[in-house]
Amino acid sequence: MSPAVEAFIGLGSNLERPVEQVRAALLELARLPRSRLLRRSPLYRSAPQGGPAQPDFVNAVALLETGLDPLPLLDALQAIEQRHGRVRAERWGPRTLDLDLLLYGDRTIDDERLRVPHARLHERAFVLVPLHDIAPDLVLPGLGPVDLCLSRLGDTPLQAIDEGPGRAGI
Ligand code: ROI
Repeated sequence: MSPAVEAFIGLGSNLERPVEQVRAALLELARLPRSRLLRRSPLYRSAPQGGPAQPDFVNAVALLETGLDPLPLLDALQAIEQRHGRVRAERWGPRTLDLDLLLYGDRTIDDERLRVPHARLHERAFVLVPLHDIAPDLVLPGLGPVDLCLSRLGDTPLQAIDEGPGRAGI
């Protein structure tokens, strides 16, 4: 069994009650085998960044302590997406739930199924803002400190839509 690693997961939804989709997905992350949800960011609403015209997104980032290896973790994330009715139609198109494995400890992974750190992590306010909320001192492998990446983005028009974790930590 692999020792536990801290993995950051990006959550996003812009279809079928996105706030509920993201909240339910946080509960499902907390229940993954050999894993513990250590922290989660507030939920944020923002206009789509890139891609075709589509509804606004709700995003968050979660920190999971996990004994799952990267590919089994990816499988588990994709199984959650499937349960949320994710249909992989248009690239960058709207979705009920998107779960991205952003970081896996300090590892860099370049597999045909999985690239870690996530390829566009450092360009995306909807990822960097919530990531910075829960890990302000984080250094992104190959990319540098998260606060520096965030300051390079300039304008980050995200609207916080909740206060962060409640009593149950979710
Ligand atoms: N834009 C925002 N704001 N949030 C997302 O989760 C998101 N996901 C995407 C694209 C369409 C690139 N833009 C996004 O896949």
